[in-house]
Parts: sequence; structure tokens; C-alpha cells
Amino acid sequence: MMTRTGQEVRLEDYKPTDFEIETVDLTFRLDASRTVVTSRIALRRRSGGDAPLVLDGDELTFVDLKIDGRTADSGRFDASPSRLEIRDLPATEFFTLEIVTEVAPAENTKLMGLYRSNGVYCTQCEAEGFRRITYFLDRPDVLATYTTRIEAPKKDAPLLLSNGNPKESGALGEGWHYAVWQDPHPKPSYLFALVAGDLAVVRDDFTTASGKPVKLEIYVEHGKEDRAAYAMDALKRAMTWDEERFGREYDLSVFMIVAVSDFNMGAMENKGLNIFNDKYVLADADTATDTDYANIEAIIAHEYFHNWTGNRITCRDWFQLCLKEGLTVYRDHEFSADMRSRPVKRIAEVRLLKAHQFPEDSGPLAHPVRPVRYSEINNFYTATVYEKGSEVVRMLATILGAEDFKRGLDLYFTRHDGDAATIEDFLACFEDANGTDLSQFSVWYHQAGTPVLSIASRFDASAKKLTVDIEQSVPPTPGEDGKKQMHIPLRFGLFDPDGKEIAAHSVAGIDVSGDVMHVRERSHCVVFEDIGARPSLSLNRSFSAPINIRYEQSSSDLAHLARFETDPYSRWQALSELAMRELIAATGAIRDGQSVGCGDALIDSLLSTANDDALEPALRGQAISLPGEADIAREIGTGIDPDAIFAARKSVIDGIASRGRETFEGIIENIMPGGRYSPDADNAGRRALYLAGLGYLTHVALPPDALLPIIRSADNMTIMSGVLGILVHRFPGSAGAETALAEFELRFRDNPLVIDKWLMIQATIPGPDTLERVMRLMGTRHFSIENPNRVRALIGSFAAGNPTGFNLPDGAAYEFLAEQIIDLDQRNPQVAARILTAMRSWKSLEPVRQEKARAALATIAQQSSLSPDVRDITDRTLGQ
Ligand code: B3K
Ligand code: ZN
Repeated sequence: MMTRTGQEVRLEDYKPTDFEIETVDLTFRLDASRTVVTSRIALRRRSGGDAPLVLDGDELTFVDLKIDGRTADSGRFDASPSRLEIRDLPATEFFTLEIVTEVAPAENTKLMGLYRSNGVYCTQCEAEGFRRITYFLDRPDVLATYTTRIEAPKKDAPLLLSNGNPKESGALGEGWHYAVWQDPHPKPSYLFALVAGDLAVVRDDFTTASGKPVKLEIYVEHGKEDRAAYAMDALKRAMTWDEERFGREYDLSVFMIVAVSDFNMGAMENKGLNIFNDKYVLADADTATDTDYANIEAIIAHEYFHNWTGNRITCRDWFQLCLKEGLTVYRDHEFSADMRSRPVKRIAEVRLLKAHQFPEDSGPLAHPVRPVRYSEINNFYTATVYEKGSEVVRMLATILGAEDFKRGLDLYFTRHDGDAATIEDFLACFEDANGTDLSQFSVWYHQAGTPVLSIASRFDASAKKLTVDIEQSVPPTPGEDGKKQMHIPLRFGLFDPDGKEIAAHSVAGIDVSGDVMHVRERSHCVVFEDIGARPSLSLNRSFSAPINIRYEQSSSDLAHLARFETDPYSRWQALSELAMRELIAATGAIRDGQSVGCGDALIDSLLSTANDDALEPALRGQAISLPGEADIAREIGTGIDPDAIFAARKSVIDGIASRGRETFEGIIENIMPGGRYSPDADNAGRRALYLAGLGYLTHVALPPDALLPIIRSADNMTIMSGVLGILVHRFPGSAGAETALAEFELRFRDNPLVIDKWLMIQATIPGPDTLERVMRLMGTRHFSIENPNRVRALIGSFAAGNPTGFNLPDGAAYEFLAEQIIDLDQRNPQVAARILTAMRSWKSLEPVRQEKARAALATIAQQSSLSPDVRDITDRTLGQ
């Protein structure tokens, strides 16, 4: 498999290793600048021959090698920082190696392998971080049982944790102590973890469905224990839910979560010892928003669910990443839907998918859910693998139905427990359990690009027939010629002119099961018989497939659906489609120098939804939140002028706000929950609707001065930061906005996670002045280029979340980003590469900005010492 030189790895080259590693015994003698790692591995020769054994390394210092207990002659091996090649191995089937390496955790700025975060030793090994600890066959199909002994000075590290169950611990001389952990479950090296330091613990207990006791422990910095209560509650709910919904029980005597403040992503599912970005553990009303609470619940569950989908059954190779990630995202989505409101959750999922995955799928970084090539695997932890991967599993459930889906998944859990599996293995379980053929469905895994269904319909009143022509296509994506036809499950509904749903009894031209049409051919001519009056057609209900639909549906039809659809998600979808048309038309008008109005169909539908007390507040909030600037840009597709989109969106909001003033005033007066803050879904939905209403009112009534007191008197972070965002974005530079920012800073200056919100709000202020503000903020004590959360909050959200501020016509912000990426790349390539993906849609910009963006990307490309991570993203983004 690959070493970290950036050459391409290809799925078709996969071959099992010549050697199996059966057991791994690790000893760590911890020291910030010189940790000694001794790794004793027991190998079994799988195939004959005298091929050398080549172990992966990455920036390692080799110290010593023993083969079967004897020091190896220097002629028998070559050791470099990235590789250990051993020749003349014993001819026996079994033999052992003892490898000693040295690493420097304090100097590890990549945050991969063993590193230090706020004085705590911690690890991150997925995907290829274990090779930064010791030489190993560092690939997911090498499964071994691990015993880990950790030695450290008791004063610096009273706490010594690793995977599995605690085995023994005790004192050593000179103030040192040790602990031994044993993990009985064979695992790949990417699931290894170690934590050592001085942390506080929050404990709880859980009893599994079959009666086994499990200790639950969440480790946080001293003084932050109270802020781990919600995470603990979420964990217990996730454990119960996984037993009830999927029959999955936990399998060790202890489950530990450690929160650290320097982490490259959200969290990591290491066996029995999850390590989390503290942002996804710590919460209380004063410091966390409703969104933070929802994210904590989802991510705690996601990592826990990996214990089965990822750990017990892992991936054969990294091409199969979606096997664990897509399935686990599907599971966490279902969990959140059950814990909260299903339609509200679905709307949030679709908004996220469209905002992140759709642009990826239509740009230079497009790749299949199961790719076949990569040059840097860390760049494939993408919205396509995760979110589209989850949608593919959801479609499987839709196509098979709940029972058959469950039968297939149960077979997967029994057949592949303990395996490193593939997508083919996964699909075969659903085929075998149900006697069905999923070969056409499997194209979803293999083909990049968002499929398009082009729809045309006509109604023949005298024949009482509705005819719907459906044609499928997939736009071209890099490196894939000729797209195959896909199996698209399309939920549908028909609504008569009175708004009643019509049962479609007789449908010809397509297979239908329940309310799902199975689009399998290039084109279908679908005929609905016995339809009395021209109906409104609702398509892709509940977003049954991650596709784009091109259907010239009249505004009155959409308004009809926005009013009468019985599926709340689809009601939102109709309204959002109506709004999108209005916003696109307004953008065109602005570019042509015409005045912008807002059609009555949209305003009427939007206000009647906002006023509909029968709908839960969160849905009303979603309904009145218009598509964002990036959504509009995505739908327009080419020649994007972000300033025109911003102006158009503002005009449409002005129009809605002036006619809806009473509605919005009513909302902000009545909707807020009373009593003490609670993060539950209903209360959170009320606050979301309140903030949406307040946002509109700033376009007609509320001046900055009226917002300041709301911020000052808020008893929770959702309202405080939500109103701060509205004030600062609507009235940038105003005295009120600057006062509010200063007060917020003063109050929260010692809480970096809250300061991240402050940085993010400022980084996303629309307009040309924000670049300077971002540069200024980089010079304050609140920013640190070393901490990924700070970098993402300030630079990441500026580049990815501020269309007008980042896409300056003179290209100054692109140049700024290029400089930051080049700098950051020296320190943390993974974070640099991730932030650079903000440039992925540069080819859809209008020509002037496009040229400036290309030039900035070229500046990065010209650097001679780029990491494989940034090199890969830069080259693919430029189309090279
Ligand atoms: N499996 C990890 C992601 C690891 C990312 C490595 N670059 C978290 C998750 O998806 O649960
Ligand atoms: Zn995951």
C-alpha cells in the first residue's frame, strides 16, 4: 500500500499482505520530546516465498530491531523515517519482531500519530497515523489484538488510557507509574489510541440489554466536568437506541470519551476510547447553542455506532471508507430523527447535503462514493463519502422496505463480524437475505455526479390521464466518461385541486411499490389513469434520492404543494423551490440593472406557513429561512457574481419583510419558550423561528439599538450569538454592532469555544471590508494558527461561508487564502487541504473573479515543498 509520497493508489492493485500480524504488544515511555515506543509484533507468514517485509513509517526515528528476540544485523534491514524493510526473515510460519522507535509528541504539529494537546498526550491514527508511532503494516485489513503498556511520570500524567479493558497498573521508580490495557477485539491500527495526562472524569454506568455492566467515563479538563453532562446523556441514549433499533450491544467493560482542544476533525471512534474535539463534548446554556447540542448528540452517537459499523466490521482498504462512514452517518441520522423531529432533521440533512455534497459532485473534486483512486486518503473524508454515502444506504432502505433492509443488515452483522469488508460484501448481504439483484443499484457507489431527472407532464382531462415523461442523466465528472443508468427510487404524491391526496391506483410505464416509482431506464413515459382533475405532482418526497429535478412546474402548483403536502419535508421543499425561482429571477434582474420585486405566490405561501400554528415551530423557522447565497449560486451554476446574488436576496427579503411585518412581530412576541433554558427540540425550534422572524424585522423595523438589549439580557448562547450575528451582519460597522462585539469578547475572552463563534460571526460579515477584519483578528490573542478550531472559525468560515467578502473582484482575498494555505501547510497539511476546498467552485465564477481565483491556485501550485494533501487538492481543483 502507499507511503506518504503522494503517488496514486488504485483499487485494482489491492492484494492481501504476505504476513498477518496476530498480536501487538506496545510499550510507551512517554516524554514530550523523546517518547520511546517498543512494539513487539507476532507475525504469521501467509504466503510462501522470501519476499522482504516492508513496514510503513512516517517521520520515525529508528532505534532498534530484534527478530525472534535477537538483535538484527544491520545487513538484514533498511530503516528510513518512512519505511522499514526487513530481509532474510525466519523460514518458520510464525516469528516475532521487536521494533524500537522514538517520536517527539511536542513537535508533532500535524496532529496525526502521538501528539500533545494542552499538555495531554493523545493520538490520532485514522487513516495513516499509526505509522507515525511505530513501523507497521498500517492498513485496515491487518487485524490484531493489542496490549498497551504506558509509562509516564505520575505528576504529569496521573491518567494513562488505551483501548480495551484495564489490566494492571502500578508504581515505578522515580515518580513514574504505568498502566496496561488489553483489547480483546482484533482491530486495525487506525483504531489504536492512547491518552495520558491530567484530566477530570465524569462517570456513569450502563447495563446492556443482555445484562452486562459497562462503565462510562468522559474525560475533560479540570473544571469543565459540568459541561459533559449532556454528552453523557446522549451517550446513554445512543447505547439504548442501538440495542433497540439495530440489536447492537456494547462489547467491553468500559467506554471512554476524552475531549481534547487540538483536533483535526470532529471526533474519532478508537475502540473503547473515543477521542473528541472538545467542541463536540462540552456544552451548557451559557456557552453552547442549540446547534452545538444537536451536533454533540449526533457525533457522540456517530462515534459510538462505529463500534459495530467500523470497528467490529471494518474496511478492507480505504477505498471502502463509505462502508463504515456512509452507514454510520445513516445510523446517526436515524438516531437524531428519533430523538428529535424527523421532518426537521430531514430538512437539515438535505440542506447540508446540497450545500456541501452537491457542489463537490459538480466540481473538480467530484468522486464516486466508493472511489477507485486516491493520492492522499485524508482528502477523501468528504461529503460524498459521508453524506451521499448515507443517502445511498437510505435509498437501499427505501427500495427494500424496512423489513428486507433489516434482514440484509442483520446478515451483514453476523456474516462479517470480525472482518475487513468491502461494499460488494455489504450489498451481497442484502441480495442474499432477500433474493434480490442490486447490480444496477450498486452504480450509486461507483459513479460520481448528481443525477438529474428531467420531467415533463401533461394532463388529458377527457381521457382522465396524467402523463409524466421522466428522463435520467448524469452530468460529466472528471475522469469518468459515459455514465450508466441508475436505479432511482422516486417517492411521489398527487394532490387534487382541493388539496386532497389522490391514491394512484393505476400507473403504467414504470414499476411502482407503495408511493415509490423505480426509475431504472433512460426514459419512462408514466401514465396515471383515472385522474378526475389536473393534479399537482409532488416528486422526490422526503428526498428519496439525492438528485436534481428539472421540472417546469408552475408557481401555482408549487404554492399548492406548499400548502397541502401532507409530508412536512415536501411542504418545505415546494416552498424552497418557489423561493429559489424568485431568487434566481431577482439575481438576473439585478445583473440587468432592473428593479427587483417579489412575487405574491412566494410571499403568500411563506407567510401562511409562518402563521400555521399546526406546524411545529422548527418547521416554520425552516420554511421562512430562504436559500442562502451559496445555494443560489449553486443553482445558477455559471457566471456567478456573488454581489448580484447578495443584492437580489436582500431585495427579496425586503419585499417579504415589508408585507410580513405583522406576522414576524407576532412571532417574536409569542414564540419564545418560557422558563429555564432547555436544549430540547421543541424549545430549540422556537428559538430558531424567533431568530428567523427577528432577521426579517431588521429589514423593516428594528434598528441596531433595538438588538443590543436582547443580546444583553439573553440567558442562553443560542439567542446571544444568534442576535449578535443578525446585528453584525445586517449593520456591519455600526456603533451597536461594534459595542455588541466588544461586550461579547469581554465576557467570553477566556472561553475559546465561544470565542470561535465570535470569530466566525465576524469572518462572515458580508462585503469588502471583512478581509481586513480577518487579518486584524489573526493578530489578536484569540487566534492561533496552531489550533484547528481557531483556524476553521476564522479562515475557514471566511473562505467557505462568506461569498461576498471572500470573492472580491480584485482577488485580494484569494491571495490572502493562498498565503495562509502555504503557511499552514508547513504545520498541518490536513487542515490546510480541507480549508483549500473552499475554492472548489472557482470555475463557476464570472470571468474576472475566475481568473483571479485561478492565479491564486497557481501560486499555491508553484510552491515546491507542498504536502501531498495540499498538492492533491490544488492540482485537482485546477484540473491538472
Ligand atoms: N473516522 C473519523 C474520521 C477520521 C478522519 C481522518 N482524516 C471520524 C468519524 O467519521 O467518525
Ligand atoms: Zn465516522
